[in-house]
Amino acid sequence: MKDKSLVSTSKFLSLVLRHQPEVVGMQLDEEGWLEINALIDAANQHGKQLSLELLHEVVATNDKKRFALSDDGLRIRASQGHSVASVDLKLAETTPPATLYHGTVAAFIESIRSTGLEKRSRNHVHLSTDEATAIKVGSRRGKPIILQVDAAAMHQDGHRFFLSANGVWLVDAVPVEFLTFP
Ligand code: HQG
Repeated sequence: MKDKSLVSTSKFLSLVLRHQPEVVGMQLDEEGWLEINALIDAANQHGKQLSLELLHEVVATNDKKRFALSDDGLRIRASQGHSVASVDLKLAETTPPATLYHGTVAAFIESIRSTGLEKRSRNHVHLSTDEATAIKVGSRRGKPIILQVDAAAMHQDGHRFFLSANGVWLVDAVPVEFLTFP
């Protein structure tokens, strides 16, 4: 019962903090933050039960550490995964490991072969540091196919890499020449 409300609250927070803050009548600030007290009030006014305790429990126990609190503990944001175009997480550019991975499915391969990896509806292409994580990401859509990304060569070529607070590598795009298909 408790796990169910943690999962449903995590899904609610993902929706509001990544994609559609307007469902509770709110707007993310330019770095993606919302005031926690205002969010709790707005959620409750829109029929979603939320308390400070529940929000803190979701932040602390979330399997992917999807949400982060500001240093003063007054604000919350999603660490990655946004589609709200105005959000700039202001992450520092970082040198990536030599190889990164992207989990996808067969239906997308032909298109990826022609255009490389594109960010689609989100603000970035998401890459994983290890194959096991990429397998999990791809499995959300079916039988996973893992693409290897030559991050060292991309970085060398001037592409910018950012590491989210929860360990996901974010890039603008991956041109096809940096991809290895299985
Ligand atoms: C595909 C989850 C056709 C791409 C995960 C992917 C991740 C193309 C889909 C995070 C393409 C976009 C993000 C092209 C890319 N042609 N298809 N040129 N380029 N694609 O959900 O990486 O659980 O936006 O392969 O763990 O699947 O939500 O990206 O299948 O970190 O926290 O287009 O979401 O995190 O899908 O997943 P998504 P993703 P959470």
